[in-house]
Amino acid sequence: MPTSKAATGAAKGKNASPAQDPSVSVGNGGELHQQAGAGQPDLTTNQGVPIADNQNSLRANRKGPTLLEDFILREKITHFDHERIPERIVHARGTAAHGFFELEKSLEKYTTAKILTEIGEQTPLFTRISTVAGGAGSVDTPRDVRGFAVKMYTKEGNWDLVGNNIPVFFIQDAIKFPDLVHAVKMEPDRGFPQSATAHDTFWDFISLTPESMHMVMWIMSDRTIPRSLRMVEGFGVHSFRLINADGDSTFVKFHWRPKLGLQSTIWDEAVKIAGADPDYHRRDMFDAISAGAFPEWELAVQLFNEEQADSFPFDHLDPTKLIPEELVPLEVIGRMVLNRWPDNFFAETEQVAFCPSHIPPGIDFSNDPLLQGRLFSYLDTQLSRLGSPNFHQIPVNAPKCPFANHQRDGHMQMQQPKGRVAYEPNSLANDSPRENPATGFTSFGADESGAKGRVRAESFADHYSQARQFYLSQTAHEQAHLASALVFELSKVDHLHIREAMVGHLLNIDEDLAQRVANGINLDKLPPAPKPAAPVQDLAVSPALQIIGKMKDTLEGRMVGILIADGSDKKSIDAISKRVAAEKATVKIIAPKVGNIKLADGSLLKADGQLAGTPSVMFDAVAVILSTDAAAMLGKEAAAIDFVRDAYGHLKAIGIDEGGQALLQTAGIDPDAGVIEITAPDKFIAAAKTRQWDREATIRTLA
Ligand code: HDE
Repeated sequence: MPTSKAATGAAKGKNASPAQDPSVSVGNGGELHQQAGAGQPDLTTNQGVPIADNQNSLRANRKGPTLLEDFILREKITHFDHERIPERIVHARGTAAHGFFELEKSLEKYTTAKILTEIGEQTPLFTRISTVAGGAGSVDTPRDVRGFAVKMYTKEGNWDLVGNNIPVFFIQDAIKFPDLVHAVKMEPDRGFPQSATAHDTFWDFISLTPESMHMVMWIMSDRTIPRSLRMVEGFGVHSFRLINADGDSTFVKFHWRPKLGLQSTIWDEAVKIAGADPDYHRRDMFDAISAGAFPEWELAVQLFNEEQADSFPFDHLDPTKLIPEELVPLEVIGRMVLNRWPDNFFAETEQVAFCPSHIPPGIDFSNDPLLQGRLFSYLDTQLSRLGSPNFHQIPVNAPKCPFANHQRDGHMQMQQPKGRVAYEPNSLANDSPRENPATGFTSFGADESGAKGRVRAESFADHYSQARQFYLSQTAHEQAHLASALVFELSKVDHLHIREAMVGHLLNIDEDLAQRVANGINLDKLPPAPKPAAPVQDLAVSPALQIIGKMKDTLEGRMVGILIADGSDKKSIDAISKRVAAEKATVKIIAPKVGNIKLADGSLLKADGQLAGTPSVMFDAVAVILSTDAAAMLGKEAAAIDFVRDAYGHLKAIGIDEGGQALLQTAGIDPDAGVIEITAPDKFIAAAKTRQWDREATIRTLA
């Protein structure tokens, strides 16, 4: 294998000019050759043959045809041609990092799984957070569910908790999944829209699938436009079982809760980020980990037994239902820290193979019919994506505990087992692996009875109660965003009957919501509501379902942009930068040009970003510190006007000095409580920690 050192060697010479670097020579055609010198390995083929010339193919003569004989060219190009593997049909775009899980509270009473019983133990893990609908090259900020998949390399085998940032799902049975995905993906005749639910086929399917209504409330909420992957929750979604040493089973739901709290973008902001930085979330995660600000989540569980489950006003095996925290409180048992970016995106983030069927002893599945289907699907997917039953040998997928069995051969087998015995039981190899009834995986002995059939439990029939509970649990701002998201999406649907059908469903959720959406899409009268299969219940509201309620009063992990220009006041910039840094947030200096900016006192300050390429959507709050001359100059600059208008429109705190005030005036912005004199940094920091929710009604018509 060519070593990556070859690349390092090449990089060494990169900064030296060819004229100065003795290892660089110029060929006949003026091309540059970098030759291996001391400490630099030879560039070789995959067979280890040293390569003399990596710039020219083998040709019959100087101007002649290229020869088939050129095995170096053919090997290089052939490998290149096969660089891609099929992208994931869903969750193709993802960002991942290594880290660990540390247990803080033992669940020994409930499970034998070591990862959940050994306090203080750090289990290595690999977490991949993804969008669902778009391709691998799509943008990071569409309105979409985020996948939240964690592979924990436990001492007893890998545990893959493959969840989402939303605790419920669209459908109740796995057999409907291909239809759901076909409906949401690009429409097959036209090949668009990429990465969007706002189109006819998605809403057509949804309007004919009442069980999706609870999930619809979640996806139309701001949960699907997160500010950062570091600020999303993760949910195992399905009920799982924990099995203790006596073989008793307890049901469990898993929750990952971000240390930085929940934070979302404003829809208009998410749309603009998509253009300004398509890699916004990936870069954010990379930057945080590179800076040592490691993203962290708590792992919390909801534990309940069969009897409690029977008393719930819903069926916990139905994946379109959640268990409100108010009904079964969350117990925090440990934390996950992501502290290492992958060495190689393809080898790790792309090749990681999650399977919900990967669980260690002490954890078991429930009968959730969606989970049951997933137990089959993911292994099958890995076989087609990674092309071999040996995908578990790829380093990111391999368990970190010993593993051994009698499975052999297959495509890309990397192991070289010794000996003549590849079967069990055997009497010929005493040291060959054997089953272990004491510590081996044992399924819970659930009683199963009843008639076989393509059936669904009556207890799955209530499709509206929790949707209603979700909507009514939101703050007024969140309700307005949700209704407006529905208006936006349905306005992109061409077929009137689909729009009407959706408003019909909304009537079963909340009449006011239905009316708001009907007004927003200009329906003359409300369509009829479909008859619910089960009566809609008025469940107690659950404030834990809000985002605003779960935002933390912190600036930690956020970013403040300071717009400056030649002549800006150094003291003001320094003062605000220091305060922001003290809050564990980052400052970026934005100016009309990158490089050094000459401040009023003659000192130089390096700008991190150029104004036109670094709009205010990149920041959680902004400050504008300008001389009056610069303010007048920037008043004629569209990028500067957009910078402050968008910051205002996205409900951000804006810190200003006199020049900043002048720019805001030119932009036609009426200062409100979120526009703060930079001489009051504490006030600015307090405002920067949240959004100026009350401003929204003054600048945007929401449904
Ligand atoms: Fe997945 N899902 N899914 N899914 N899913 C995949 O597996 C599937 C479902 C989830 O970062 C695929 O390796 C079926 C629920 C995540 O690599 C595929 C059903 C939840 C990821 C697949 C579901 C998820 C996937 C595509 C219905 C939340 C990305 C590539 C029965 C609890 C993992 C792959 C990563 C990926 C099938 C429903 C989460 C095709 C059949 C519910 C986070 O196998």
